[in-house]
Amino acid sequence: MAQQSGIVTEAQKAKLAPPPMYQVLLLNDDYTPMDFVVSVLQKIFSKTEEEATVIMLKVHHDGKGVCGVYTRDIAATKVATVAQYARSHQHPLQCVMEPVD
Ligand code: TYC
Repeated sequence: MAQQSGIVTEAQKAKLAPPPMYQVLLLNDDYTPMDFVVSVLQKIFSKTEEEATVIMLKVHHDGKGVCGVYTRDIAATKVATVAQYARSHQHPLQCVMEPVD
């Protein structure tokens, strides 16, 4: 077998390669209440209240902050879930994903 001989085939490399990962970020705005952002981080990103507060304050001060790192489909679902939840509460909160280098 190629693995035992030390030769790794292209097919094996494709199987072993980790999937590309994406950061999901929240962006600051002047209108979304701080406690709503904390609730988003708890409900959608499974953060504790303390973790969520640290991330929310980072976004508030720096303009953006990482909520988590996921495979592409999971990241896209998080972004869509945040958009739907924020809009359903009439908040302008923005959430984006970007590839991890
Ligand atoms: N800047 C907002 C305020 O002062 C709070 C906020 C934090 C909004 C993080 C969005 O992603 C955000 N109410």
